[in-house]
Amino acid sequence: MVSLEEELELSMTYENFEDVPARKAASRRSVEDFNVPAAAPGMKMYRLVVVSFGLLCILQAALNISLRLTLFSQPNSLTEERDEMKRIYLDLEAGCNNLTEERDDLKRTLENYVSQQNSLTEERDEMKRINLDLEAGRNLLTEENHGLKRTLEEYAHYLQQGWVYFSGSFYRISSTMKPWQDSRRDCQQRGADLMIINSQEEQDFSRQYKNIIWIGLMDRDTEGEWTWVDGTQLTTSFWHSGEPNNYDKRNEDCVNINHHDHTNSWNDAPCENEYFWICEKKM
Ligand code: 2F8
Ligand code: CA
Repeated sequence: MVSLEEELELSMTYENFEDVPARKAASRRSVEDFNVPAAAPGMKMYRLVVVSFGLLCILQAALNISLRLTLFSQPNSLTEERDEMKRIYLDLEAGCNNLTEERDDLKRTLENYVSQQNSLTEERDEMKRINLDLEAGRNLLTEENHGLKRTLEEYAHYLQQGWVYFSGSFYRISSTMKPWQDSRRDCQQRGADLMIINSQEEQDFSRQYKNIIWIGLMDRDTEGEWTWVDGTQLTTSFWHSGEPNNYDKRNEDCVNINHHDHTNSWNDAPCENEYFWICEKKM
């Protein structure tokens, strides 16, 4: 800042370098124009100094005010701004923390949902497997049920036709007499065949019928090779004593139950002879 003394000195110096005659003439013109009596040169200088000094004071004051406003008001504003920024920052930080907690809660909730969904998926798959097993079991039971129904209907049919059930087979004694081959044909027409005896129990069962009856055993194909009607070879036999004998050199190729009072009741006889016969239907 330029001080008053320096200003005066500058003015004086300026005065020294100015075109003094021209200024003087101008001064004279000014005074003459306004019709003001010309002042003494010392007085002019004094006025100039006073005016300059006043202007400088005003300038100084304005400058001081500006500086004060600038220097002292700005820090307050900055502090307020800083405080405001701090508050905003704290609010944002608190908001961020809340959002983080909410995010973590949502993560946990999502994980729970995923875990529950996995459990439910496993349960559903297990239920599907159980359902398939149950369905397969139901199908088996349905098939079994149908089979049993058919069997029951068959049993009812044979019982109504006068057949007797024993140990897994139905048996029927004829009411007429025929040769062995015709007897067999009759059984086959009834869905059965001549009786095959495989056990002592079946042998005992066969002896309850007191007539001579054909059974399904013969050696027509090869003499001495006794074969059942189902093609199996004879293993367990119940020949009566002395049988088989092709009695009196006859061709006795078919077998009947003749000696009912004996455990061993079988006899070989000519196939063309007519006897009663017994059919067997294996169930
Ligand atoms: O004595 C056994 C003998 O008895 C009868 O003949 C007399 C039998 N014949 C018929 O049944 C046709 C034989 O087969 C039997 O061996
Ligand atoms: Ca015989």
